[in-house]
Amino acid sequence: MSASVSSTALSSNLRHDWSLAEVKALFEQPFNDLLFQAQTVHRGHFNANRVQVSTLLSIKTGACPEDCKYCPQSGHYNTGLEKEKLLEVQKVLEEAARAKAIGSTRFCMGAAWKHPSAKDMPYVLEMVKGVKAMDLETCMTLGKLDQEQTAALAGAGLDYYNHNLDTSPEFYTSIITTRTYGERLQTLGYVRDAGMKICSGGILGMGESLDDRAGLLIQLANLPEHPESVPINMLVKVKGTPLENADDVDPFDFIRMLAVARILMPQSHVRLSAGREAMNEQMQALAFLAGANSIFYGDKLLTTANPQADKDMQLFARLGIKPEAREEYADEVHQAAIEQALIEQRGSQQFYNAASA
Ligand code: SAM
Ligand code: DTB
Ligand code: SF4
Repeated sequence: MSASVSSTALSSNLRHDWSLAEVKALFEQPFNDLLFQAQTVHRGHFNANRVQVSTLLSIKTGACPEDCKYCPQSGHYNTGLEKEKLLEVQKVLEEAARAKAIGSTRFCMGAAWKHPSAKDMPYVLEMVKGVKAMDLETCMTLGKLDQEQTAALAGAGLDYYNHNLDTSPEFYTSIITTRTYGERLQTLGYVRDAGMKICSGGILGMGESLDDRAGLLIQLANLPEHPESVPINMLVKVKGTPLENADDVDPFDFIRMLAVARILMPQSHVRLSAGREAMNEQMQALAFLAGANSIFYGDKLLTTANPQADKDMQLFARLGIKPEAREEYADEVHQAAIEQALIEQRGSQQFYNAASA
């Protein structure tokens, strides 16, 4: 695809019929050709120097009945994680205020459940309404939903529902046995039918093959509508989980995954998700070049560490990236955060001035 293809041509070109051979051919291109193609598609649909920032909060931690082999919160494994009951609504709203203050535009609340229970739903709905009233976008990830729960969440004003397919249908059964791929697709269908936006992606580094990586992206891209948000996680290896000693992902292969996601789903936000603590700045810069345009922002994911917010702002400043603003107010907050980060960076001995090197 050439750099001169117009954005109108690209938007009318959304595809939902990708084959394994086609997607593997994208992966197998020389790295520079793949990145050029992904960046070209990216520029046809987005401002290439804007990245959306979301903050995560675990609203109910640990003791999950599911057996996802990657997950520190599964009750099947002993990871030493301290279990918590559902947080109080007030506490969640305080955390949302903190996220807004550091410049986040979306607040994502996650619960270690197989599915929400009837007794928890009223609290969850209060959380959605409260966060929404703070002028933040709302996102939840609560496991499997039924149609009634989905309608209630949509009615409360939930913008996004996160439910990952995680990997290809073929590899999935080696990772999770307590929930089927079909159930995941059903939940995504309910979310779409209720008019909410879908956030769905997966994880690299679980021992999957190239076919599995391509297979996951095909599942997502061949949905009737592309998920608006596609989180690509690099496995965070947590001691006590069955995948604690999994082999590292080749950083370039991770970047390839982001690039192919960008090409297949040109209008979606592709999120450079979990695993950034183990990535250097150069790798993250390549991720943005490949078309990733969203991150989790704030020093914690759900239970594991994420880069400090000021470090991210410093990186953005060095790359000339600005956080995607939801509204003017958010822009001012971001600007203040960037300026503060720059002041701190100037005082830091670690600052590497490429221009004078
Ligand atoms: N329990 C709900 C569910 O699974 O649908 C919501 C929370 S769950 C922690 C959300 C997603 O986090 C999982 O689908 C998985 O993709 C990701 N995740 C969990 N543990 C991870 C890890 N150690 N490394 C990378 N991603 C992880
Ligand atoms: C997603 O794809 N990644 C996020 C979010 N959606 C819910 C979760 C990452 C969790 C990483 C491990 C942890 O912090 O517990
Ligand atoms: Fe439970 Fe979600 Fe972790 Fe699976 S990924 S064990 S469903 S919290």
